[in-house]
Amino acid sequence: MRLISTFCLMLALMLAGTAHAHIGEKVYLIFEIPDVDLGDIDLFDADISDWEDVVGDASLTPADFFADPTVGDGAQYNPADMEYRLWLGWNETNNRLYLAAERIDDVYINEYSGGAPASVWQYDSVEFMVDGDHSGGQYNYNNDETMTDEEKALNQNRQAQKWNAIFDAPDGRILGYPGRASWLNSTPLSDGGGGSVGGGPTTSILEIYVTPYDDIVFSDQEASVATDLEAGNIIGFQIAMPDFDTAPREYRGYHTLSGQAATFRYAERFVDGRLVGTDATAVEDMSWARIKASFSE
Ligand SMILES: [Ca+2]
Ligand SMILES: [Ca+2]
Ligand SMILES: [Ca+2]
Ligand SMILES: [Ca+2]
Repeated sequence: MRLISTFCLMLALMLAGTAHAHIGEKVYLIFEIPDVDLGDIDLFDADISDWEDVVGDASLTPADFFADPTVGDGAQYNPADMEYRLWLGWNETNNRLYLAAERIDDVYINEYSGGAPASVWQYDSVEFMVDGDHSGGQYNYNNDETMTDEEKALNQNRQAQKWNAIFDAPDGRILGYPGRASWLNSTPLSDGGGGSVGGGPTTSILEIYVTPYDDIVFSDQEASVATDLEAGNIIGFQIAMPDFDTAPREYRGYHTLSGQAATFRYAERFVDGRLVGTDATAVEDMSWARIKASFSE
């Protein structure tokens, strides 16, 4: 009996230790898309059926999200207003994180004219934040008045990144992070495609990948450190689904995975994602998540 309680205590401490960097009671599993399957996914066909075939059921649905009542109209989940499914994946060989989205929206607001993909947050779009080494901490607007503009630019999204992605862009570049590393804002480190069909409602598709960085020196790619994505690693991430139905910047709703405010600034407010390798059995990982969930409740 005593042995069992010691074991439970150790397990609790261990789990508390791995979870402390982020708020949240759940570990989301992110499954690897093996090299052989990546070839079956076309990111540029505005069609989500390849994700259904290769990855399976959606990784995330509105049931996983918190509809923030304090943003704009604070619209709660209503499939007639905004319905969505999201798929996540990663690949060890190319060190990328993948995200795909299918979204049905009664009014599609997109006045993006191209050239500044990090500015698409003000239109119907997807926000994907990643803290590759799960460090937490402030990653944006971490400036003070004594800093030069150069130092401020260096700080923006340096140890975690917030990506903005839009479903349609006139110049074909649908995603960007709001930092000055142009090499990160381009292929082969980030790219993807999208598209939308219909009006009232509009069905929109997004298929993107990003490369997470633990340390970005925007002026020096060689000195920058990409996250080494490995099976078993815990990353921090956050996804937000903003909905605009009247005009740009006029939020109808804002659904977020972590439910925390100001995740554009604080990475410790992200959720935890565990990278599951192709050789790990899903059953083992599911039990691990359940054990952890039972300790947090
Ligand atoms: Ca596709
Ligand atoms: Ca809507
Ligand atoms: Ca970090
Ligand atoms: Ca909308």
